[in-house]
Amino acid sequence: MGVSIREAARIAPSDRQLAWQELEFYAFLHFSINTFTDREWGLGDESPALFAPTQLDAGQWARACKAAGMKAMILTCKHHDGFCLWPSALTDHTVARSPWRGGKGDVVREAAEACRREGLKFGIYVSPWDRHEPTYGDSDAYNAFFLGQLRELLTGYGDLFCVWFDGACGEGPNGKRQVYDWDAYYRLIRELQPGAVISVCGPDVRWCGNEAGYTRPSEWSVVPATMRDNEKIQSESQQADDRKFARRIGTSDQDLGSREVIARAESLIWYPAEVNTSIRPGWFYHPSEDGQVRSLDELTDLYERAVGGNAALLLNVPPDTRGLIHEADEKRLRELGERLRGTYGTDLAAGAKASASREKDADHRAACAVDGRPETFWCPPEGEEQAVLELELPQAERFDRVVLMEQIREGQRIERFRLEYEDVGGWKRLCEGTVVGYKRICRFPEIEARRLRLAIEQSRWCPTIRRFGVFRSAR
Ligand code: FUL
Repeated sequence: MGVSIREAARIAPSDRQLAWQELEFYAFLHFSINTFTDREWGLGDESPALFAPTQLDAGQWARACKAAGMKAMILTCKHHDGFCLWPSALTDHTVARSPWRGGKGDVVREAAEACRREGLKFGIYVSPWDRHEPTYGDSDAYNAFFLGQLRELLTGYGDLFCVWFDGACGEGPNGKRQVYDWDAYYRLIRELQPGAVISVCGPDVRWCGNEAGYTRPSEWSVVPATMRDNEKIQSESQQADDRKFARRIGTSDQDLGSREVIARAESLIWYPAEVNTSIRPGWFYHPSEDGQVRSLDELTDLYERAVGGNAALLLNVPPDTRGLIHEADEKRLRELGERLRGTYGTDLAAGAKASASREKDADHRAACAVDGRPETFWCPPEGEEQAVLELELPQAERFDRVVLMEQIREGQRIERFRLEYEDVGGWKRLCEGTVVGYKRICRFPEIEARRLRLAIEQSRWCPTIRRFGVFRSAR
């Protein structure tokens, strides 16, 4: 029982997880019948005739997301009400029965093509819970239907970077009991879209455990393998045996991967976090929320905590009844992109002199942490779990952000670090933390300094640093 810390340090991401992590920040687009009925969860009996966007322009969605610095979009192709944004041949509860584009339209196609034009990746949200489909609850029949729908989406729209399954199922105590055949869903996705991550109710990307945008201070990517099943169990909660559930780690627990958790785990997996939240209170567009678009400061904070906290940020921006991202949200996305580019566009550590307590070899010099190349990294020799990396900037600079990145291809190793800067009186503490992982953004009140150093105080194995960047917030 229990896994050694050295074994934990050897667990590494798959290629698809690595490619996904580099995206950092991408959009969720909740758009469907609910947009027109002003609801969050549809009942499944809505008429497709209600779906009537007047100016749908997926190009505007993609441009707005790109302006914010996002790298991809995930569209709700089917939400819980079962209405399909593509003309599925397996049901008539689709856009083909709507007045939009004379019943000839396909929102999934327009969104996928807009993404390709703008250089964004495209992903799909498909709700397994379906309140319209008559076979739902007749497990085998519905699983066959759902696999058919998945096949349409996985084969008709080019490369997908993500298939996003949520865990919601609100059937209630007397509702239909559908047992989802997750393994068959996953097999089909692996066969038809091997590069796509399967998120949340899936093996590749873990839900952060809330929808408010909260990121844990220590968001570990290596967690007990039982984490992977939590979402599935929640979605079938009526069927879940309470005792079995209680033994598992809850998705909202604070500590998912510390040494204590690892010591108790039977086996571990690479299962990195995604923070998903909306730019407005609801997931779908509601005109009453036009005045409640999150502020620029709030969004910046959310971004820095999530992307800078070893998680990806999935920010929902719901198109309105015109089929456009509302002006208020569009403006905020533009402002956010400007602020992020203004802050993180200029690395004050470019050209800095880097030195380290020790270097493993000529390929892992301290200079690798400031060379701007994603594949190179600094690493002390094996057996050194504590190490120091020091920077001397070309000149004294004012700054309030430091970005640290581990080379996660090698696993997640750093457990505790301290950042210091040289002041007139000597070295002073700037901040400290636990997880670095893919990316840690350290935030502190602006200072002026030329020399700073990272003291890695505890690691699972000799630590790696792919990037040590220094930035000043744009205001
Ligand atoms: C949840 C759903 O019930 C919400 O409507 C929304 O789609 C959210 C992202 O996932 O499980």
